[in-house]
Amino acid sequence: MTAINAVTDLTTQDGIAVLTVNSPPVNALSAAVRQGVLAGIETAGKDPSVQAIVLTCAGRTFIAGADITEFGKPMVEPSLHAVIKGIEASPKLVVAAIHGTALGGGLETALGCHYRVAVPSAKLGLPEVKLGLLPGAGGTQRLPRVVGAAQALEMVTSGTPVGARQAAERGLVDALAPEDGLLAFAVEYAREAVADGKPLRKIRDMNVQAEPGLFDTFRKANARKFRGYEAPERNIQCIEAAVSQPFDEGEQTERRLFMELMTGTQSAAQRHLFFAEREAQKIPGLPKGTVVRQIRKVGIIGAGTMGGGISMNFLSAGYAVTIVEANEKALERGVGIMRGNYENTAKKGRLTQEQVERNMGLLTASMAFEDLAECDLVIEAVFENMQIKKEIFGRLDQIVRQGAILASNTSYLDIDEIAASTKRPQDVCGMHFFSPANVMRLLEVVKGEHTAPDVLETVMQLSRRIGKVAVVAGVCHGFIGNRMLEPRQREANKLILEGAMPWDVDRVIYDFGFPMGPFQMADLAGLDIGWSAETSKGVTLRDQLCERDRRGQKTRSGFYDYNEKREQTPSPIVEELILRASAERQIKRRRIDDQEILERCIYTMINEGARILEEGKAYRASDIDMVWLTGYGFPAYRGGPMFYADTVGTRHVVERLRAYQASSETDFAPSDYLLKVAEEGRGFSSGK
Ligand code: 3H9
Repeated sequence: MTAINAVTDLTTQDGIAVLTVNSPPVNALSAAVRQGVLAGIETAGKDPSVQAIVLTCAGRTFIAGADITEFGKPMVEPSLHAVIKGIEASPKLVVAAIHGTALGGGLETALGCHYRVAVPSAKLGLPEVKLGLLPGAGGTQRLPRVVGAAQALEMVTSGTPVGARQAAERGLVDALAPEDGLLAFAVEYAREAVADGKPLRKIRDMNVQAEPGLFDTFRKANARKFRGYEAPERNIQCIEAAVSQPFDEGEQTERRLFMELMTGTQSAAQRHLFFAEREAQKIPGLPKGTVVRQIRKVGIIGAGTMGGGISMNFLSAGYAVTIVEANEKALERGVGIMRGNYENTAKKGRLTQEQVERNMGLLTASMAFEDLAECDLVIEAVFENMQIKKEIFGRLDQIVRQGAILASNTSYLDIDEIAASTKRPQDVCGMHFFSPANVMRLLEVVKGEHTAPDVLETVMQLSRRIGKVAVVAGVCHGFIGNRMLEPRQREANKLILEGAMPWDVDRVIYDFGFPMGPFQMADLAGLDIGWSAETSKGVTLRDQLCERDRRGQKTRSGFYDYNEKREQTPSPIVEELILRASAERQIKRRRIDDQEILERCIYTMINEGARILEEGKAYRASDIDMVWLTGYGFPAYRGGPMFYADTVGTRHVVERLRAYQASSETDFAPSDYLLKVAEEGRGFSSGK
């Protein structure tokens, strides 16, 4: 074996050279990998004893893409283009042997090879769009030449990889290898290809056509999904170029559009989120050698919407779940809804009937707390009442085995107070799921004053296993997400009294990139959450709407009127109520422009985020961004509220808050931490 460099090896046996990339964790195409692969291909190419070359990777995966950490830094030769060109032009037949994930630049490298073999579990894709990019090393030009323009469009704009079997059906993979015999298979494949006189097939020389109207139809069909994002459109333009331009020209188009995206804010935001997601899992200062607790059996208290949704996460991931509910009817209904949800998913073809039965088979429904005794983790998901929660935790303390983790799904309440009702506060934490809990990716893991490090780490690892993005939050009212939602809600409500209408506020927030505005959200959730006719004082706008049975989408009226298709129109009744409310409060209504709406709603959130950092209730600014991305629909292309603050400038945020401070001293007072960051002329992401 010859080491080409620290991350690539070359061996030759009986005329077949095996070039192995070994650059953990994911064999990303760093400068060293690029240099090694090109040198290896050239060396083997010149070796007269070599008849063919197999390109393979050590470790858990084939090349998973360009090295994202190198983006934005000066390029070190050779470029990925040059590497792929070198492979494609090699005088020796090159076969890519793929396992794990061939993604982005990794798949582009494989597309430069003359043939591709893969194990059935491998996945192949061009996920650049998720980073606000497009495949910039010939991927948009080669992929459609193999799978056709329509499939290529789908793959580059969704970024979703395809499995090796599907890839084989589409011609992207030439042969499937046995799961545990990839290299031997690839070597044999290469040997036979040479013996059979197979050509050195260059994808660049293949033709591609598109059916008429393909691109326009595709754009129209996906307009809503792509709203606000720059990358999908540029990806489409590249596939168009593949169809309408010769290969080299198409590659130039790709290069130009790639650079445009790469240097733009959107891609920077999306790359930031890629790393933020991975960073969020890490607990700073976690004692070395922390051993996580074993979680096999999970208990859930409460079979309502939350309890049911939380249970489904665990059942789907293969955990045994015991769900306990005091009311028999509610228990039956809850279990029925869970089955119904699974059945619906099965109807859509996303689950087999066996999987439905397997999941439901893992569930035990009970009315006895005692049945939770042997659980390794118990999550309480009853309604928000401190007294009830304390009673429940007191009982759990008596019943559940020592060493189990006791968690509350509270969205606002003080975890420390809840923990104090047990004799084991070190085992207590918050696990705040977002509704619908089986769908939403976010999980706020609330660290109490006494929560043990191994408890926290166990819950973080477990979250990943059930497909959640977990973010650690400290104990404070509303934790990270809901705490920051509060100022936005406050400003939205003030704005409509001062002169805007709900639909003005919603339009601005929607145009910013959120899926909906605060009033649309309120209508969707139901205006009567936490409201009752008996206690209504008829003072707030919400009281007045609920009293008129305008309770949101479910009653087909709330802030908006809704038709049977749930399409909304502004309500004249609401308009009148708002005008009256302003008059009663002696507020002289004025014209409020979009900029003011945006700044007051978003900058006050940023300010609260800064306060959260100042108080140490979040480990890092990027954790806050993850919360808003995965829990509240903050547009990914803006990178989350704290990253967004950096892009508009923290100084600017301070200035604008100060400008509004004349109207309210407290609501807009910049926090000390925001002031500090702004004064130092930096952003949140580059600090803390
Ligand atoms: C591209 O290719 C552009 C080209 O078209 C054009 C060029 C001219 N770079 O996710 P994990 C790190 S764009 C650098 O936890 P998993 C990651 O940060 C790229 N680092 O593992 C983490 O580090 P840490 C297109 C990377 O098993 C560690 O590896 N490719 C990269 O759950 C483990 O990652 C993509 O977008 C990278 N490309 O999932 C693929 N990838 O341990 C992006 C990962 O310090 N990657 N790291 O936190 C993935 O989707 C997943 O990482 C993968 C493995 C599925 C591969």
